[in-house]
Amino acid sequence: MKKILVTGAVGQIGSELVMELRKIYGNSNVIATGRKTPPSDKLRESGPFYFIDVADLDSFADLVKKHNVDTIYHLAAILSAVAEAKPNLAWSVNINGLYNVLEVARECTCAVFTPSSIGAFGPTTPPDNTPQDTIQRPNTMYGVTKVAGELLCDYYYKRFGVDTRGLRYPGIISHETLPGGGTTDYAVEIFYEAIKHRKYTCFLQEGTKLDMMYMPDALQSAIDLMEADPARLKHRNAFNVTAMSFAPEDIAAEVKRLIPEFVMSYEVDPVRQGIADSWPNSMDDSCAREEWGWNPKYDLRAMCEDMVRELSKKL
Ligand code: AKB
Repeated sequence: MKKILVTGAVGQIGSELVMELRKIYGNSNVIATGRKTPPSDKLRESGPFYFIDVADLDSFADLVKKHNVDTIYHLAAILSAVAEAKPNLAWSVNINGLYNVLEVARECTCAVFTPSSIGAFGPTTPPDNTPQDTIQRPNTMYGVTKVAGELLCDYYYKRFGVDTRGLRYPGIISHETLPGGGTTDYAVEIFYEAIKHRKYTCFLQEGTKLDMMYMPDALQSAIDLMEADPARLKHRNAFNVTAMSFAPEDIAAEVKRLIPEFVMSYEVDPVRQGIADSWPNSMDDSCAREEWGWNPKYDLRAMCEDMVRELSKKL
C-alpha cells in the first residue's frame, strides 16, 4: 500500500484530495499537512495531520522518513491574485517550497505530484485550443513560478530519476471548499451569492473565457495520473487538462436557469482581469487523454446542477 503525504492539505483541492486518497489507500496511509490554517474536524479526525512548513527542509524530511512516505502530493501554493499582491511570498512558497519537496523526494525516493496551472501560459500563447507544447511567457509572478516549477520537475525526473508528475489545472469549482486568492474564484463565489442573495457582482468582464473543472474531476485527474503506467507518459509534469470553458455570462445563464430570480452585474477588478486576459480561452488536453486516459465527467450544465443542489442543502 502507498504511503502518501499531502502538503497544502487545508487548501481548496488539498482538503478534498486527502479525503479521497484516504478512501482509496486507507486513513492511516495518508498524512495531511498544513502550514498554519487549522484543519477541519473531518480532516483531523480521519487520519494523521501535522503542521509543517515545507520551507523547513529538515522537519519536512524527518516527517517523510518517520512515516516511510513514498508519494507526495504537493499542493501548498499561492494562487494568482495573491501572488500579484505578494510576489515575494509567492516565490518563496511556490518555488522554494517545491525545491525542498523535490530534494526530499530525491533523498527518500518518493514520487511527486505537483499541479501547474493555466497560469503557466501568457499573452503570447495561442489562446484557443492551446497546445500542450507551446509558447510560455507568462507576465504574472504566479505564472513565472508555475513555468519554473514545471521545468524544475522535468529536471528532477531527467537528472535524478525522481518520479515527478503534474497537471495544468484550470479554475476548480467545488461546493465543499472555497478557493483563496485566485482569478477563477468568481466561478465558485457566484453559487454562494446566487443561493444566499439571488445576485452576484462579477469581477471579470463579460466575454472572458477560461478553462474550468469540477472538483470530482480534479481529484480523479490527480489520482489517475499518479496511478498511470509511466511507460505511457511523454509529458509527465504539465499536462493540459480541462473539462469546460466558459465566460461569466455563460455560467450566469446556467445559474439563472436553476435560480430564475438570479441577476448578475459586473464590477471589473483590473488586476484579476489583466491576469485572466493573459490566460488561454480553452486548452487542448488531447495528450492527457492519450497518455493516461483523462476523461472528465462534468460539463458546465452538470456541474451547475450539482453545485446548486449540494450548496442549497448547506446554505
Ligand atoms: C487561480 O485562479 O489562480 C487558480 C488557477 C487557475 O491556477 N485557480
